[in-house]
Amino acid sequence: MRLLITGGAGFIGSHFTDMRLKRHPRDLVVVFDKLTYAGNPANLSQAKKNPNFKFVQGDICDRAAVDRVVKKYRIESVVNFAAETHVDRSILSPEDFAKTDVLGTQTLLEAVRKFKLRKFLQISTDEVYGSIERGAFKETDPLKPSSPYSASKAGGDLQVLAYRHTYGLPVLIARSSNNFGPRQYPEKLIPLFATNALEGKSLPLYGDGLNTRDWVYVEDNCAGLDAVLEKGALGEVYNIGGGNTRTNREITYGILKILHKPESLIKRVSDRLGHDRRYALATTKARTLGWKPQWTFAKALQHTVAWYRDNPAWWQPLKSGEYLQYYRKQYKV
Ligand code: NAD
Ligand code: TDX
Repeated sequence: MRLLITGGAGFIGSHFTDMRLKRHPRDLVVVFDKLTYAGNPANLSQAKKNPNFKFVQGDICDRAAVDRVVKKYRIESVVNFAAETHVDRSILSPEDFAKTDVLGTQTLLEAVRKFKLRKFLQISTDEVYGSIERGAFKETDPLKPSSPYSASKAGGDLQVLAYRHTYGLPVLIARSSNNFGPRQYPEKLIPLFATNALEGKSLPLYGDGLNTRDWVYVEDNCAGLDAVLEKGALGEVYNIGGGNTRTNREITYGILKILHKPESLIKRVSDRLGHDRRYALATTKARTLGWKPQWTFAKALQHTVAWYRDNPAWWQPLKSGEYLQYYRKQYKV
């Protein structure tokens, strides 16, 4: 397959790129990425060694640039990871989210239509379903997003489904739960708290710390996405989750314990606006594709925190960015 991976210089996209090159050694993989603050060429240092890998810098909202890359590399299928992804940033400045996550997705769908591509896999999120008090969301549940981020992702999903219904495009959607692992930008809970603890800085826990997420290790998520791309039924949605529901407090204590750091580093701060209380996904449908998570949560958290401990050269430069300065001021940390 000649595959275009958009947003492949980010966290999950770069792991997916590595996995595809390893599992499908004859395939061509082209990463197309705008290199926003979240895109990092260092994430592709392994992939760059492979002759079947190409990198093109570009914006998924730029129709001419998308057409050029599809034509130049005779692309057959697209996996779309490209998005603005951080909920706190979407609360601060929602516009880029609507642009990239809705219009960017629609621009890619136009390319799928124009060049009659074989498959389009949209990478979506459990956040499109909104918050759930008990139980777990199924693919057939209605969308009820609550942040500018999740509303934009839901808008992307609806474009994908509309292009299926109207033009019969060969699309798939995967909705993943909270990922964690190496190379995640240090604005998200686990890398932010692990690196703050390593620096002896406080860990800003929002509200009562009892918000709950369903965590999946990034390699397990990528294996699920690969199963959806290879074996999923066109037009269908698949949930990919780890089944590890944990409160933010549990995650925080877990990180401190691994790093032998004191609980006095935890700092309770004001809550995120509109903070979703709990996410959880039912993954029965994805399991019919022969996929299931391989990592235990404890082992994956240990491995992840150790990676941040051992790779300060990767994350230290990222922690001096403009947003992180703003964030520190906002939460006084
Ligand atoms: P990330 O923020 O680490 O990476 C996003 C990548 O997209 C970056 O490389 C960035 O440069 C690129 N990008 C942004 N705007 C672009 C544009 N206009 N054109 C081209 N490239 C652009 O994100 P991530 O955490 O790896 O998430 C990847 C995808 O998975 C996103 O679609 C996200 O919504 C989804 N997702 C993430 C999680 C999670 O826990 N991280 C969970 C579920 C779903
Ligand atoms: O400093 C913090 N303190 C804190 O208590 C941060 C950054 C987060 N939190 C809380 C908020 C959430 O309840 O931790 C939880 C996880 O927060 P994030 O890491 O920001 O993730 P979340 O908002 O759940 O969204 C993530 O999962 C779904 C990704 O960022 C999305 O891209 C993905 O779609």
